[in-house]
Amino acid sequence: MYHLLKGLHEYLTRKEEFSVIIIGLDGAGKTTLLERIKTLYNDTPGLTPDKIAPTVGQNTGKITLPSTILQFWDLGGQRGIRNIWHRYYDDCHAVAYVIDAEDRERLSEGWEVFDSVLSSPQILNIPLLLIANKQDSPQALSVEEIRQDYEDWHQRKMENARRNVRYGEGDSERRERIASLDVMGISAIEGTGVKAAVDWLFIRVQNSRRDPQKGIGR
Ligand SMILES: Nc1nc2c(ncn2[C@@H]2O[C@H](COP(=O)(O)OP(=O)(O)O)[C@@H](O)[C@H]2O)c(=O)[nH]1
Ligand SMILES: [Mg+2]
Repeated sequence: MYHLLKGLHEYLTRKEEFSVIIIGLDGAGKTTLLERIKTLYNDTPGLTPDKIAPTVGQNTGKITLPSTILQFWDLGGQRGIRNIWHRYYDDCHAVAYVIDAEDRERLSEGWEVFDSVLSSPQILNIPLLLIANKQDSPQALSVEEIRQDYEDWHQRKMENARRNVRYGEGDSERRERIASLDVMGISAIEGTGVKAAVDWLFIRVQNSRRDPQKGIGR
């Protein structure tokens, strides 16, 4: 009887675990975001922004929500390290792509990389959130401006491709994805918008079709 009740208790209180990868160019604020999430949700606070060094490899963090554990993987964004992101695509349940809304000079580089993420077949059916970070800065582009900038960038890219007669493949899926793309503005430094972004990820992974038992490192 004890074992039966213990088993039942474990079943009722078990938590599903989901993996979320945080990617984007170096300097976008991924690690600052991860540490902010830890501070907001865990008893032991994450690192404060002055303690964060450029990421080599990866940082991880776990938070516990009702009936759910979210495991975050902050993958480094330098050019060389970006080549390994795809290894995580098969086993993650959601992707958060962080863009530095303040750094206009690197926006198109950010879109180039974002576009290659969007065209990865493995992540076609998993939730993807575009995060416009650094909203605390007066120079930052707003969520609407960020969305527009990406659409303009994509439009230019398609026009160029058309000229080279190389367009077509996978384009309609990508276009659909862009049309329904969710963009949220946050300030990882100040913490504004971070809970709303975590809520978005929390809700989407529950509805995602990927098995929670499957996950990075499992
Ligand atoms: N103003 C502002 N700066 C930020 C914000 N988030 C990160 N930063 C700064 O951007 C730089 C890069 O942050 P980091 O988290 O290391 O970026 P990562 O390379 O994507 O992990 C650091 O100087 C951070 O303090 C933010 O929300 N607002
Ligand atoms: Mg980092």
